[in-house]
Amino acid sequence: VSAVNTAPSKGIYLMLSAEKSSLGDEGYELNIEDNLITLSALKPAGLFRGIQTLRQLLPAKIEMAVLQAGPWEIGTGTISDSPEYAYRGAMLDVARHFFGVADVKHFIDQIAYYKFNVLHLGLTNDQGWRIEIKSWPKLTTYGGSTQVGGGKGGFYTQEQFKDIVKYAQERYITIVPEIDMPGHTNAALASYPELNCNGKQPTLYTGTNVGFSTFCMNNEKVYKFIDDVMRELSAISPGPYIHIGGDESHSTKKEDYIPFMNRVQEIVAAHRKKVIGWDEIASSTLKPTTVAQIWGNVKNAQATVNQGSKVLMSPAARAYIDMKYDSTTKLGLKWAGYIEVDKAYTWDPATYTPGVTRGNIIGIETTLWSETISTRAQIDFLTFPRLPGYGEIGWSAASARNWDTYKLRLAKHGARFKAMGINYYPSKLVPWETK
Ligand code: TNX
Repeated sequence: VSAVNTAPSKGIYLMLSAEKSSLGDEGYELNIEDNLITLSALKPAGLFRGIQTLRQLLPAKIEMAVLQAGPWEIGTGTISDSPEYAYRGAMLDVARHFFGVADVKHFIDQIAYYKFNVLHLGLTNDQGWRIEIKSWPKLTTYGGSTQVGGGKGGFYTQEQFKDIVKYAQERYITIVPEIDMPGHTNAALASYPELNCNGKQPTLYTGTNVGFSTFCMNNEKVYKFIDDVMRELSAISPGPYIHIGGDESHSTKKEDYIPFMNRVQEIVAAHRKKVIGWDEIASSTLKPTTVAQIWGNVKNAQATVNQGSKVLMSPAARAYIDMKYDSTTKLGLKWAGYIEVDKAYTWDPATYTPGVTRGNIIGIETTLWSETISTRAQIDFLTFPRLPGYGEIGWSAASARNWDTYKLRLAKHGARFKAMGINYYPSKLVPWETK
């Protein structure tokens, strides 16, 4: 790569241009001629997204880890491209099973290839607390020491977390860290029993039930705890959002839940971050900047938009990639139904929920909960080939999407998955081309 003052006559030329303002922060224009490829964008993020398109236009063997011989042929033409939604996310649950820094970076590379711009990390849950909080050290030394099934668990030091953040930033991906509360908090309660109303220390939990733990709502120490966690987390999270969970708090009284969520929104705001929460938070008074992540409840979605707040679309029946593909899939859950590759693709966020329209939606997010997966190959299997479809739902206009043509384009990515060593599910619905 070298810097130039004028356009070269051959090669691949990357150009930032203020004239491209209509393309927005992530849009790009790709002009491929016989001798010269010109990629132009308003912002570096746009160049990065355009490079992913260029990679996908080149032969699949470009993705192999070992140097390959050319010819590196590519069709000529012009592409002018920009995203439909500003938020295009993937969520990885590192609490139920812990995934180390290398696995997270690998996942970041995979989502970057399909132009995602958010990685939401589920950092805490009943089974484990995965992010170092220096003022409450037992959260990780004790609360992070196990995982589903009773294995070793683990956590990120703040330095490691910063390294993940930087790696993501280099790919124009923002990390959204989630601290789930007031339920899904057994690991915190086991580490600091004073956060529990009865003050008793629960044992560490390695099963997969939900809804049995809650912070004590009327204890000021809980709010001090949350403030400390948000202070330390904000300091290492440059992105605009912190996710506060709020889902499945079945052990919290509703009359406690609402004021709790109101107060936690204020705590997060005091650290100059905006809140995302699972759709249950719609029962509280939402700040205009608070986003509800809709995982299925239509009433919660409507309550959010009626309050003037925005939603992030993650309907479990379509967007949960921890769901099995069909009855023969060994990994995954099925409470939201089976999600074959076509079902994952053939929905439109803007029309999916009655009463919620395009203008209410910041974007979409696919979620990978990790109750049943603990290895990179298992992440791959549930993620591919569904991930590119969510990338396209987030990026392309609904009018430009169609399963019959998409499946042919996806089929060609079989060879790319192979070149990248991805352990994908070879769905029978897709006419795979693996050469
Ligand atoms: C529901 S969706 C959960 C998670 C589980 C997931 C499994 C949501 C906000 N909560 O606690 O891991 O189902 O699919």
